[in-house]
Amino acid sequence: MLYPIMTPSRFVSDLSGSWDFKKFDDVLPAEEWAKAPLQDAMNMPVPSSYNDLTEDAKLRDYAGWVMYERDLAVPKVLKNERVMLRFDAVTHEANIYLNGELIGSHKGGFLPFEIDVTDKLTGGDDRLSVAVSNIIDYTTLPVGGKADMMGGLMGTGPAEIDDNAPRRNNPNFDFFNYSGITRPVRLYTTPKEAYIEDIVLTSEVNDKDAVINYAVKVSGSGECTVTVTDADGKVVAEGTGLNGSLNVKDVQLWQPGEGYMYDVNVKFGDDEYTEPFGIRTVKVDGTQFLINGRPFYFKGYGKHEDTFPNGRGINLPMNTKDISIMKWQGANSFRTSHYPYSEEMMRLCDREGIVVIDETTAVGVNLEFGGGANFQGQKVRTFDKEHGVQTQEHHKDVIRDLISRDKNHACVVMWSIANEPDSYNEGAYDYFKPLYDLARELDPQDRPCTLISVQSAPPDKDVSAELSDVICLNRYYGWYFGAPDLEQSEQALRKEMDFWQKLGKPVVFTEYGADTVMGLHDTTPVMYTEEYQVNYYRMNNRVFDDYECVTGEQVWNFADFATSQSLLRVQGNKKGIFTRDRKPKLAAHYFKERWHQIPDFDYQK
Ligand code: BDP
Repeated sequence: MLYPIMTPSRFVSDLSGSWDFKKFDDVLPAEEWAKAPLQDAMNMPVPSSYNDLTEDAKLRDYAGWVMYERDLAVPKVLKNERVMLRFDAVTHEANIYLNGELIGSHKGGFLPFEIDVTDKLTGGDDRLSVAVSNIIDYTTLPVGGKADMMGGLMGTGPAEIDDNAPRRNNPNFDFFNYSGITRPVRLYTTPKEAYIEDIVLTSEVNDKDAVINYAVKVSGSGECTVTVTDADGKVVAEGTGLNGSLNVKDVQLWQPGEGYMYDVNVKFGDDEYTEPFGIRTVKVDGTQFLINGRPFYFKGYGKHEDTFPNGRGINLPMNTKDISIMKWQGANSFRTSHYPYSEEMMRLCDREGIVVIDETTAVGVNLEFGGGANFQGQKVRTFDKEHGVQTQEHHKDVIRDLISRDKNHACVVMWSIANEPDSYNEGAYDYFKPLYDLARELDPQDRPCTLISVQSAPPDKDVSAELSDVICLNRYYGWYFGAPDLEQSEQALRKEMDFWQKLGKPVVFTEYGADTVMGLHDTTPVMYTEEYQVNYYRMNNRVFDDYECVTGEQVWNFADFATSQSLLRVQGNKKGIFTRDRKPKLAAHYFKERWHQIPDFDYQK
């Protein structure tokens, strides 16, 4: 799917702004609400999450459907164009109405969808209504539990479920269930009869030169020409036809830290589109992760799209700030934990040379958290056909949509199929094998695939050992496991690493961290102090440096972030290396020193 841009043949109109907004509170079904303009609506900025924008806790914690509405008039000059209505992300499910008529729907809160409205717009004021549900359950990704995940973690056992209580969401994951129209809504046009639908790009590098292979998907017929220009705007290759291979002499490769981008301009009939494209190779070889043929070492973070008061609403200035902080610190990468990030962030990472592990929305596919889920007193297995999660088909859709959106990005070097799923119990292999197969079949660039393994997965039972190209570990030795005894924790971590070292695949630590409240200090390290966080990281990093198979460290988390309330969360998750407003804790300086000493390539331990 192409990102909407203006070109000589395409016009883009951003529908951001103040929309009308109302909670349903289950009073009427969406179709009824859409029939007439909203009454007594409040103003709601789009894009943003609605949760933190008022002082009403009922809106913050709301579980159910809401309605957004605005009028829409398209100028006469666009009369002869094909007009598309594009939503970049609506969390988690959307029904779209135009003048009360249902024109489209979409499930999945972090990926774009679009509707052809060419023949639906009247030319006058049209009423656009967007019904949005944030309900999470065993059929959605992320997964909603039947009871409180953290309640279970604290050892109090899952809360009683009262069928008559007002609906509430129980995230089976550890981030706030921010909701709403969180990314831009746009109208864009293309010529009506013949237009470009998609562009698929791959590359091969042969010493100093490269080949760009392209495939243009179109509707209608016409001539197709493709022109590649370098960053100075100089034409370096040209071709004709819908498919082809173009030679680029003296190629300048896309590198970590140096996001060199070519522009691939496609003209088809009267339509025109330009896709930025970085040329680089990615390959796994033994325990090495090769970028452009050289062993790369991941230094960076798991992140969140989480700021105040936007929630998960797009925050372009913060994206720029975050990348700047990463470079200040000597980091070179992050994972889009636990959902695909905005297209603007992906384009920024391309330009800035930030390496990205691109994750699906599959978090919480694990009914073992907090002692496990129960059904009438019976323990429920995650993949139990009747009572377990019912997400596999939707999971496939998410993989399709993610790869369709992000396939051309140079910054994306690996797909993460899921975060901390139940990858070790009965049914795990049958659930995950088809998902890996699908991702491998769909990715034109054949990137490595992985899943992010949870610490409770016994290494010898974890299907990721067989299915993943790279072993990605979330490990909390010295926090959830073994704290505050860092010596014992170190021994336990070394014992586990001896197992993975033998497997012969690269290992990346995709999470390790300790909650730390900014400003808490002590002369001898005590949990939650800034000193403990530094000691925790020193211990873990000492172990990583002793194992040749460890090809990366991504700390949890870049910044403090909002979560559901629970006894383990002090106004959110405090594992940030930075506070939520991006002020450094002691550990930020520790990593700055460490990472500036670790090169991006050929890290000799
Ligand atoms: C891991 C999860 C992550 C949590 C983290 C934590 O992948 O989403 O925020 O633990 O507990 O299990 O801080």
